[in-house]
Amino acid sequence: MIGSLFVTGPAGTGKSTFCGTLSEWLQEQQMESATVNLDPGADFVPYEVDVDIRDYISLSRIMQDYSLGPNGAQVVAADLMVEYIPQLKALLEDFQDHYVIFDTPGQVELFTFRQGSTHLVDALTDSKAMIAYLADSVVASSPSGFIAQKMLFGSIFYRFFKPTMFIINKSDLITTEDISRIGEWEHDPGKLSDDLLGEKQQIVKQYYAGIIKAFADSELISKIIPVSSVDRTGIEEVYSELSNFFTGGEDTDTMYRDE
Ligand SMILES: Nc1nc2c(ncn2[C@@H]2O[C@H](COP(=O)(O)OP(=O)(O)O)[C@@H](O)[C@H]2O)c(=O)[nH]1
Ligand SMILES: [Mg+2]
Repeated sequence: MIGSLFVTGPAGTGKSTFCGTLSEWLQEQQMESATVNLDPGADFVPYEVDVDIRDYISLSRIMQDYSLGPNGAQVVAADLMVEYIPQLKALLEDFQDHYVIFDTPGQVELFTFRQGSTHLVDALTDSKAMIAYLADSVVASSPSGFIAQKMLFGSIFYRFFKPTMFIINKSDLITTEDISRIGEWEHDPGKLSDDLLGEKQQIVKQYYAGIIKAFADSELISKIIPVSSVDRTGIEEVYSELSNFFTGGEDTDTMYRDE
């Protein structure tokens, strides 16, 4: 593979749809792309899957074998994925000149916070991986919602320690003013504090101020990429991040580059 993108984010933020849109867009631009579904619990996947974990792991089978309900079975399924790395890797051999897009389980914790996931990312891609964190645009439009999304973005970045795109997904659901305000919050902690004050009472301000300062102090500042699968906003920008990182375009942000 040229490189890979692991698409993460809370349930319902549009991960699977985005995987399909990005893959389709790449193919329209005459580039090779492949999709991998790593969600063993997916009933329906809205794109043509090239490699599918469901060929190896069945949620209903796990429920039966381990006498578990659906939630427990999801956790076991997530942990079982590492057992199939050799098989998945063999299938991925067919996609040498491709960008490979990995769709991850609906619930973010099943991928991000299970023991084997960092190993899985490196083993499947020979460490040629970027992460996309998809935040919900409507939630991210309020200062406190933005902070919550940013904390999750941070925990995903620190967990995988790979270049991580901060995507505000479903950007078609918010206004251009909302989008530029989110961009300002990311780069201007003072503006985020001020706007938060308008939303939250004084009593919680100190608590949030500490978090906002921690973002600034840790230099966990990222480019915000608004994306929509409805109108295809941002898809080209996502591609340019991928191509810059994997093929060494001039604008590569080397901050997190793992050399
Ligand atoms: N308005 C809007 N809806 C979207 C977008 N992307 C996905 N959705 C919808 O959001 C819902 C959840 O999408 P899905 O891709 O299954 O989310 P996942 O759980 O993160 O994989 C579906 O109803 C999608 O049609 C988008 O860019 N804009
Ligand atoms: Mg999904």
